[in-house]
This record gives sequence, structure tokens and C-alpha cells, in this order.
Amino acid sequence: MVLASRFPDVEIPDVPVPSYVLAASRGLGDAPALVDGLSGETITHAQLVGYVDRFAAALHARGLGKGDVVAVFSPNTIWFPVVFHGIAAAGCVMSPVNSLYTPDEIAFQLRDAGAKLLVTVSPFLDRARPAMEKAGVTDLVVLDGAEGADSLRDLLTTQAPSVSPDIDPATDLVTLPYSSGTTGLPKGVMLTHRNLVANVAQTRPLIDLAPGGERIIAVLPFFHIYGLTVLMNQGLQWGGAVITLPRFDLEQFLRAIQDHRVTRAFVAPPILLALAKHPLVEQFDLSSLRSITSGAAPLDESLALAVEQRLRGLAGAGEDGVTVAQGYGMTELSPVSHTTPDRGTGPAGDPDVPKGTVGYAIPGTECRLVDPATGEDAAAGQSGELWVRGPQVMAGYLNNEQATRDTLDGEGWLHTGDVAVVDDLGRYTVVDRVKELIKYKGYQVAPAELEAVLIAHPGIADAAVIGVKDEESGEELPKAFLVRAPGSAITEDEVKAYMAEKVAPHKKIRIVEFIEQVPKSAAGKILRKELRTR
Ligand code: AYL
Repeated sequence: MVLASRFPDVEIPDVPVPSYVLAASRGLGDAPALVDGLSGETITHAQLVGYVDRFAAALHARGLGKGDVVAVFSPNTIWFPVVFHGIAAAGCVMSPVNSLYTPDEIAFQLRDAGAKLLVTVSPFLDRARPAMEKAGVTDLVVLDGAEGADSLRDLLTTQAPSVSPDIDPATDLVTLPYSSGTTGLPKGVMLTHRNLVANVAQTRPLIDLAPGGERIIAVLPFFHIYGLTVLMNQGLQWGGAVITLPRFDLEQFLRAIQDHRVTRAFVAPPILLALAKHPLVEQFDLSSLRSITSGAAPLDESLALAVEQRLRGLAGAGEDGVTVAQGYGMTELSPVSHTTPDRGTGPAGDPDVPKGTVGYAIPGTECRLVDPATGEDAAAGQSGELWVRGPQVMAGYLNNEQATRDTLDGEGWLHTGDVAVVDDLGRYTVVDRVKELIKYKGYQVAPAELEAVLIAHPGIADAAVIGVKDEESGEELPKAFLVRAPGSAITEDEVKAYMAEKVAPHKKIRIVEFIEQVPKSAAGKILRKELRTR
């Protein structure tokens, strides 16, 4: 049974991402578009439009054109949106690289994406340079400048003519983030201009925009699709100001909310945990906040309530108080498919949405709940694998037809690998995950990727990785089951040290168990369920 969204459809403008997202900027002149949350350095809306034009012109002047992939390896700064929209306006495709990646991980992505240029910052050069060498990428831009590379200033002062590439929003890609999806190694997720335009347009009716303008805190990284669509593009499309922070530090985060009168925070569960528990929270004036939305990993209902109650009880709290909201989606969904609405914007007559739910399917989004064993629709009130169809569904995985077919069926349904239930009012709750993916602090950890790195160690004959829930933090910890190679006496500490060097911190193996044999099916598939119930 196809479950339609309870919201009326929205119009999705048939234009490239920068035209849509920066439409409001053209009339906003000196109003701040981007503010550095630490230094206060600001880019106005008018400047943003001008800088994007120059950046795009400079890319064409250096020989890049439609469809070329530009990798961006940078923390959040006020310049990141200039770089992204400049790349998009040039008709190129921005592939965002996780700031914590090791040279091996960066090289994999550069090579797989076929990147022609890497844009980075000087503190990242010690990892960027070896990765470029490995992947055979030679063109480099270092935003804050470095010996032998062009800087942002060089690009923004180009005299090259403005460009207007012929972009077909429905088919031309604008970004290529990496996700392992339901199984296997990280893959390039092909997202079109239309996917990203749609996702911002689709969430708009569920937001009651502040009359005085919205100010969004951008502490989650722009290199993740959550940061790119929900923080950067949504915030700019609203004509708001996006306040950037380079990394999460609770005190800086609270101070930035206070000093910049932030109205909206979009975060992941670990930040809500800090807001519920940490004594620092009481020392700041957070009364400007209208909502805090959690996404990217399951949010406990009691944690959501605890944060809401605590913030509403603070001195100076607004009359209506802050609402803790929740969104759900995947990189493959640009990323939003479900969210809880602002008060008053839900389907007519609905009471407040219960805290544990991820809310409604957003406009234009159809869902099915399917029993993964039989392929039949789940009975009313029963859980099933969530399938999603809508204009935000990716075009497919780059150079990987098999993975695309396994995830996106012939009728356009994206099989999420998440298990959900829906109530009679159309509110969804995510209850389980049937895919391999591990989530650590909202970041993806792909077991197959870790297994490949583990098996490459001469002391390890075979490996299987699963996530195990840590009761204290609520996080899933990557755990490796390992078979030692004959004659090897490799220890848990040696395994951990080896992995820490090869992979980003969120992918570290946190628990090791040595076993005789990895349980596998006749076809050689790891029987993860068996490992889970051991
Ligand atoms: P990826 N509850 C439970 N699991 C979730 C939730 C949630 N609210 N959100 C994401 N996940 C899990 O590609 C789920 O297993 O995108 C899903 O398949 O890094 C996987 O994370 C996708 O991970 C927002 C804010 C969507 C964030 C996002 C998700 C971006 C994460 C809508 O409003």
C-alpha cells in the first residue's frame, strides 16, 4: 500500500541549485548571509552572490567545465558555501570529503569520484597532498593560501567572464557525497540539482519562519548532506543568516547561540545529550532558540523531553519555549524524507507530534512499509522496511549499477534498510535497522570497509564487523570479530592501533573478539545476525 504525504504537493522550481538557493540573497543586500561564529567575520547576501559568480568563472578559466568533479576537503567556514555554490554555478559537481579522513580514505574518494581538482585549507595539506599523489590528482586550490597553489583570493579576483553553463536540473549532478547505503563500501551518491532544490522546497511548509529572520547555527559539517542541505542551503534559501563553527565545542556552541541570537539549531543526538546534562547550559542565554532538530541517528524520546523541559525552564526562556524536533532521512534522499513540523504547520487538526517519532513524510514523498522477508506490505500498525519515493531520491550510485539496482527499484522506490511503523495520523517511528550500516555519533561506519582494512593486515586471516550498543552513551560501537592468521599472536591493542592509523576516528574499532571462524552463508556472506546473538 502506498502511503501518501499528508501535506499538499509543493512546486519544485526547475532551476539549478544556486539560482534557487540564492534567489532571496539578490534582494537582501547588506544583510548577513554567513557569519563566523567565533570571529564574527561576515559575508553579506549581496557579497555571496558576487563571490559565487567569480568562483564559477575562475573554475572555467582553469579548464573545468560541466560535469567535472571538484572535491572539497574543508571544515565549516563562511567560505564553504561560496565554494559549493561556485562549483554548482560552474556546472561542476562538488564531492565533499570528511574533515577527519586519513590520506587513504581521501585517496579512495578522489579516485572513485574521478576528481579533477581538490579544494582544501592549509592545515589539511599534510593529509591532502599524499592523498592527491596516491590518486593522481594534481590541481589544487588552498583557500587560505599555500606555496605553489592558488588561493581563494586568487579565484575571487579573476577577471574571467561570468559563466552560464547549460544545466538540466533533472539530470545534471550537483553533488557527490559518499555513503555505503545498505551494504558494502562507500559509494558516490549521485544527487542532481533537482534533488537538492526539491528537498529544500519540500521542507519549507513545515517551518513557521520567524518574522525577524532566521539565524541558523551550522556546527554540523557541510561535508555531510545534512549540513549541506538542511543547514547551508535551507538557511540561505530562507534568506537567513548561517552562523558557522569549525567543530563542536559545547561552550563555543552555546556562546554562539547567545551572541548571534540563533533561532534554529539542527544537530545530532550527542549534542542533545550535552544539552540535557551539562552544567554549562545554564550559563548562557538561549532564549532566541525556536527549535532544535535532531537527525542522523535515533533520538530517545526521554532525551528529547529532557532537553525541552530543561531549556524551557531556563531564565529568559521565551513564552512558547523551544521545541525539540526530529528529522529522518539518508544521504540517498538528499537527505530528508520525514520531519516533525513546527507548531501550527502540521496537517490541520493534528495535535502535537509525539517526541519519539520522526514526524510526517514531507510533501511529495510517498512511503511503503514492506516485510523484508516476503516483500509484502506490512499489516496496518505493523513495522516494515521503509521504502521512499519522491523528487529527493538520488539518481543512483556512481559507476555501480548493481548497488543502484539493489537499493532503488524499477518503480523508483528507495529501500532504506530502516524499519519503521506509522500511526493513523501518518506519524512515523523508526524502530530498527536491517542494513549493515553502523552509526557512530551520527556518522556512517561501513562494516565492509573496516573488514577490508582488517584483512589487509598480515596477522589477520578473516574479519567481521558489527555495531554493539553501549548502554551508557547509547552509541553503537564498532566491534571486530577476528580470526588470527596461522602463527599470528596479534593482540587487541595492536589491532586497535593499526586501525587508528588507517581510518578516521569515528570508524575506529572499539571492541575486539578473537574467534576460530567467521560464520558465513553458503554464498560466503557474513552471518551478522549470528554474531549479534553470540
Ligand atoms: P546518512 N532516527 C533513526 N535513524 C536515523 C535517523 C533518525 N531520526 N536519521 C537518520 N537515521 C539513520 O546517510 C538511518 O539508519 O544520513 C538512516 O538510514 O548519514 C541513516 O541514518 C542515514 O545516514 C534530517 C536530518 C535526515 C538528518 C538526516 C539524515 C542524514 C543522515 C533528515 O532532518
